[in-house]
Amino acid sequence: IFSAIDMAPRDPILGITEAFNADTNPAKINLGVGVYYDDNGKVPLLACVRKAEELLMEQPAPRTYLPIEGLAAYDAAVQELVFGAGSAIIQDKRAVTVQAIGGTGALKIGADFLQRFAPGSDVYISDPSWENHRALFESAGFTVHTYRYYDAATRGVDFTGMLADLKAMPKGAIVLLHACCHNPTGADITPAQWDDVIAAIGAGGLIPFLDMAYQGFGTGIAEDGAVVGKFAAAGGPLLISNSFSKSFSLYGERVGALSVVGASAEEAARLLSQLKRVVRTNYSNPPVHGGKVVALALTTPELRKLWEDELAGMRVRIKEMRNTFVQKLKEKAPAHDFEFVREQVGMFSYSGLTKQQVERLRLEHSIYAVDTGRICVAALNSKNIDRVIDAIAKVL
Ligand code: PLP
Ligand code: TYF
Repeated sequence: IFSAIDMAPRDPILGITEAFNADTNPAKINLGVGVYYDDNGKVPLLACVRKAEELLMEQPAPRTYLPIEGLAAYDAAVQELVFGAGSAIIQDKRAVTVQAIGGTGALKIGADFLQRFAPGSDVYISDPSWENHRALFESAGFTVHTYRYYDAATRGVDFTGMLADLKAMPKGAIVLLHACCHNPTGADITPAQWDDVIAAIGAGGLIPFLDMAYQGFGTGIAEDGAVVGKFAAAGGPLLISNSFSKSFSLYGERVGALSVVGASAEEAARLLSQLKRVVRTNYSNPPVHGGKVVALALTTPELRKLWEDELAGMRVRIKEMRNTFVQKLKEKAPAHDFEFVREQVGMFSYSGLTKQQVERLRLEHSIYAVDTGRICVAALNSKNIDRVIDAIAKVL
């Protein structure tokens, strides 16, 4: 029965890490995967996480099952973070939140939920988008289309095209939007442009699904999350997936959440009952540890302050790396303009490097990037940047 099964394609990004791991060059550099590394090239264990774990260890608890929707304190803390403390949506109990297995798990629960209640809808993702968006919604049974987003000529967002595509979508279509720090391009739209997007979605009767995997990596926690409040205030259905993989450096603990906004508290209660059904038939209930750590860190003032400072530290270091990258390339490759890298936000940069140049970086310099030219700026540091710049200058 299994003999006719084909080999499945590799994940294009995680496949780079496999190739990187197999490279024996000690000077190899991985700019492929979206992971934040500190200036020593290490994935940080945040002090707020360590302290939260110490507090948890003081009173070791048995590992019972969590409720299907996850830890109540965690879900409440996520709502405050995502919608903003004191949000009317929270006070009116119009939002429901379920703890999820990372941002990916949140997207999958959302996709399965929508497949049940909006089965014939078309799904639209940005062109380009995180590779897994298409795969997740297709595997949930949807047909996935793209809307115009990145304009290689201006190295920014083709906002005219994006808005025109939004206006042309059929009523009831599901629109996946990156709330901040667009992956893979690093190009975000402005607050005023978000207003136009929200108006178009409302007028077209579309279902917005915000994916927020990088809250705090753009301008700040509240600033990056503000778009969620704007959508919520506009009314209408809304789904938000969020992840703490990057913002708490808790990748392997798989901590995320899905929030859904309904028209009333009564509707929200029905939504929650159906989300629980989706969770139950996928994995029954989420894991305990990561949710406890994040809930404690978000709700204990001392730990919260520590987290906000540590997240700001990551954000600032990435910005510094963008500036250094641009400055050094200006010296080494004066014929090429990389100013746009300063304007991009979040962990990624669409660098403009071609597939051939990326290949040469890999084969001749053991420097790994995504074929599309995406590099993870958060993988650059004061020790590896000169080697990266020299190599890029050579392949340009
Ligand atoms: N959405 C986007 C845009 C991402 O870049 C990621 C990255 O991993 C995710 C979702 C998934 O988050 P997680 O790693 O928590 O599953
Ligand atoms: O885009 C990235 O690099 C991150 C990490 O299947 C990632 O979002 C990449 C691919 C994948 C899961 C996570």
